[in-house]
Amino acid sequence: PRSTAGSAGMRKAIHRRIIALRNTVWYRHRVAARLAVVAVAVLVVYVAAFRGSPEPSRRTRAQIVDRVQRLSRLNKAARKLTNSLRKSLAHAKARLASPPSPSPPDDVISQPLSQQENFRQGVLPVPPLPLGGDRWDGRVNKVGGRDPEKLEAIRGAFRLAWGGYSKYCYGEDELRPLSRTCSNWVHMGLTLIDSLDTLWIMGLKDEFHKAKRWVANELPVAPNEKVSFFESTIRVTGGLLSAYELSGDPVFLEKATQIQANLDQAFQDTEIGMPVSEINLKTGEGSLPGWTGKSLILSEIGTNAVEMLKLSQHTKKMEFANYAERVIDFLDQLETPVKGLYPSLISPKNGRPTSRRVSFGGMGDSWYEYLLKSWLLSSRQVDKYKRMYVETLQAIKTNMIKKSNGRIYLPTMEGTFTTRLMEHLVCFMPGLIALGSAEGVNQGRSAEDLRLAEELMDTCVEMYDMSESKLAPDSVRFSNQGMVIDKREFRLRPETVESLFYLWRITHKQKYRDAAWMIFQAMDRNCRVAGVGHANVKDVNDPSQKEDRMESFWLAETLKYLFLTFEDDSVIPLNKYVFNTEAHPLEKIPEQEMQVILSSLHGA
Ligand code: DMJ
Repeated sequence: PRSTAGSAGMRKAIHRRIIALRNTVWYRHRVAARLAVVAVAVLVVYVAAFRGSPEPSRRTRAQIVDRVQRLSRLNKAARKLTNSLRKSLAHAKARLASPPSPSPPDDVISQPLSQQENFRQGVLPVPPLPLGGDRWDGRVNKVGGRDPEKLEAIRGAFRLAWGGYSKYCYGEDELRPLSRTCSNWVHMGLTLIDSLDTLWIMGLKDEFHKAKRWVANELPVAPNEKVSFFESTIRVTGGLLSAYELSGDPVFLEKATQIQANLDQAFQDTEIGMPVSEINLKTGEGSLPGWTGKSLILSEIGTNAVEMLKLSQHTKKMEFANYAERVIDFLDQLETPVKGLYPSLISPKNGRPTSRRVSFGGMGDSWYEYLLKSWLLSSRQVDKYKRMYVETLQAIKTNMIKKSNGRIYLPTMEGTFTTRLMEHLVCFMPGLIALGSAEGVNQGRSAEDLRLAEELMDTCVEMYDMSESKLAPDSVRFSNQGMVIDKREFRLRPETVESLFYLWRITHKQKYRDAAWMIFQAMDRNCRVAGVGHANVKDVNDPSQKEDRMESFWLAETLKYLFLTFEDDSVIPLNKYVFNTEAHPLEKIPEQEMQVILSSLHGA
């Protein structure tokens, strides 16, 4: 029989053993080490209790009592240890699943903004809403008016790019401005279709009518090629629908309907009924991208409600709206760690998230955008869209907005941890939040939302101001030194000028027009390829290095939003139109027509 001193010695030995184990393997194999420690602890308890036990017949009463007491003490200690290890294990698992962000620099708020600067409790002074209240009727203060000089300069840049495209690549997808060659990836005259409504808005009617003839006679509606379901929907269907509404010519609607019907074959190819990434418009063969591990991408499956609702309104064919509703319902019922924030990647087989990344940039952005825009397009008829948008807005405020050197930003999240990266793509958010605030989507909180939008807008403008060329890098990182360049290239993207357009229309603060003008000049100065168009810049601090690419959104979005910023508010007024994610303006659906769609969807 062992003495009490022996038992204490043994407990110490167990303790020493555990510490030693922790120190040797802890940081290399955290999860395995914790499991091993639990197993060893349990084993030791039982060995201690039974090893070398004398025959019961030879035990004295005192020895038996002592043994039972020791056993119960050891059991208790083991239980305590197991519990604490179980907790650590759960914690370690969570950390392994989402890599920790680097330790926060001193000046960066690592708590959610709502805990630091509580918008809800009105700790911060909020500016009065210039438009007078929660329900915006689209009327605005007429303090701006049009600025003919700036409009002419922007139209000049558009004419240059359209001229180069027309001369070298008419009817093909994109112009490569440095080599003056063409590239095709959607195989449907992408730049031409994407530019139709800009031609109309800028008053280039001859060019518009020539392009219309190409659409009527030459646009292929079922090319034997794999094309992106998402890009074709937002650029081709969206562009054709907008051209239809602006000009009233039915040929655009006819082509949009045929193309989207072919694209919608993408819904047949996954077990869960969500659209695949790429679809051959002739054969209907679909595929998923290898780089996502064959997962579905949130923004790719979730950005079609605006175009689909429009098609159903105009054609009375409800299958379009049905597809959109299917996607929204699927994502609405998805279980996510934070309500309103959705995973970027989803399994096409079982519909479960395959990534814990949450982003308002690549892979996420336009899904969130369409929640608000579908609600507006439906003339506020679908509460679900509004509810989901407000959930997202609340989740951003509580979980995602960070502050660095006095500037707020909206980084990517990995699991429950936020990174310090923000993409240029995210810069559509100030405009979206401002639009929602002007429309009173978040009842009683319009003023705090507008303030959030304006602060984030400042950050996006600063992304341009920080570089030598005054062009924004494709992404930035927030560090001790403040904002620093992450991805150096400028890709003619629209998001910041898109937001400036909304902020200008909603607040009429001159600083938004000034920023838009500064950015336009930087774009035209640094990206211009004489006599041909504009090209991406490889390094915003050395704009002489260019990339041989001019994406269609340069003409569809960037130059259109810049132009409208200096136009009168009555040109594409925001009370009448909703812009799809490729800047194609589409009229809000009148209440009665929306009711027809809804009753068909819900079988009423
Ligand atoms: C555009 O094609 C669309 O705005 C899309 O939603 C994401 N961004 C690109 C341009 O940057």
